[in-house]
Amino acid sequence: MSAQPKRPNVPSRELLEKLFRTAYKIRVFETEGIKLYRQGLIRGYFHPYLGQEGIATGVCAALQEGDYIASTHRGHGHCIAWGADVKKMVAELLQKETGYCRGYGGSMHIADISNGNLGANGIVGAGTPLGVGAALAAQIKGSDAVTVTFSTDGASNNGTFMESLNLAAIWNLAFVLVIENNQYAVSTTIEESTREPDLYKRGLGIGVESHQVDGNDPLAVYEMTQDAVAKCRAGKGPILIEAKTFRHMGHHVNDPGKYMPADKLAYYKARDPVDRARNNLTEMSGIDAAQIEAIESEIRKEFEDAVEFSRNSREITIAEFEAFTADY
Ligand SMILES: Cc1ncc(C[n+]2csc(CCOP(=O)(O)OP(=O)(O)O)c2C)c(N)n1
Ligand SMILES: [Mg+2]
Repeated sequence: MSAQPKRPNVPSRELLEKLFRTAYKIRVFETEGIKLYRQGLIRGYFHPYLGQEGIATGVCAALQEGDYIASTHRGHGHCIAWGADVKKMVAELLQKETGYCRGYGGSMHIADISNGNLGANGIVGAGTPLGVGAALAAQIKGSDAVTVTFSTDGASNNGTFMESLNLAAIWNLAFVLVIENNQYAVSTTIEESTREPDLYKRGLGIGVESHQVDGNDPLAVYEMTQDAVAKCRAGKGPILIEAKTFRHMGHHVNDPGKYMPADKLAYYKARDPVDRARNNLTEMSGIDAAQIEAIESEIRKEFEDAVEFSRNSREITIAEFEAFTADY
């Protein structure tokens, strides 16, 4: 592992505010989304991104229009950080025809392909070959687009993980593979699934520049991704980034997560990525408490408006859903 890139300058107020806004928006979306789930308004699974907000926030802030992302089953945060419309996201979760996939996809399938979001994915590890495909297409077209696949510790033991990364390497693709190592695949610990829990080392064996970063530090994630993206645009991809983190609760909303050691949970909660983004903004830009409160209430209002919009949208019928899925 090479050392984390040095902080070149004091980050701008604009960047710090962007990081905080994104991290906080994800926090609100997940916290309030769980309440909607508890009210029985959301069907199927809901995998909260609580505790992992620093990763999507930092990574997406380093990308630009024309780039691509591919996501996971825990994908709300990636979508929000990419700039998704919260109204269309909530509507999708509530099976409404105004949602991103007209209500047919739900939490694990939100996609916005024309805007470069190749989608969440219910199949663990499936985003990696998709991302490599997008990066190959960009290379063939001569575009300078970079593709980021958000992957997971669980996916790192899928066959497609090494196959995809190796192809990206031999073709020098502009591809960044971000492993969100939250140290669990459902209730299986990282130590139970591999002898080498530092997952960035997987890339080193096949000649891929690979790094590890504190996934709970949005600014560090941003800086590392910015460096990786610049190298990719200069033809020096792919790059692997392992972002270490921990979820704040069980695997999905109905998993109490009793297997998660209390001391480890407390350790990570004390390093909460949203608090860190907020502290960075106050400490480095001098913004005051009233301005922070104004940002927070604006974001909470955006979510409330999205719920209102979704409640007023039409829910797709079971007959429509059956007709849609009959083709598959
Ligand atoms: C190919 C495949 N195998 C198994 C599953 C069932 N499954 C859903 S989530 C999950 C584990 C997820 O752990 P990880 O990949 O680390 O992601 P995290 O939930 O920690 O974000 C499994 C095994 C699946 N969806 N896809
Ligand atoms: Mg995991």
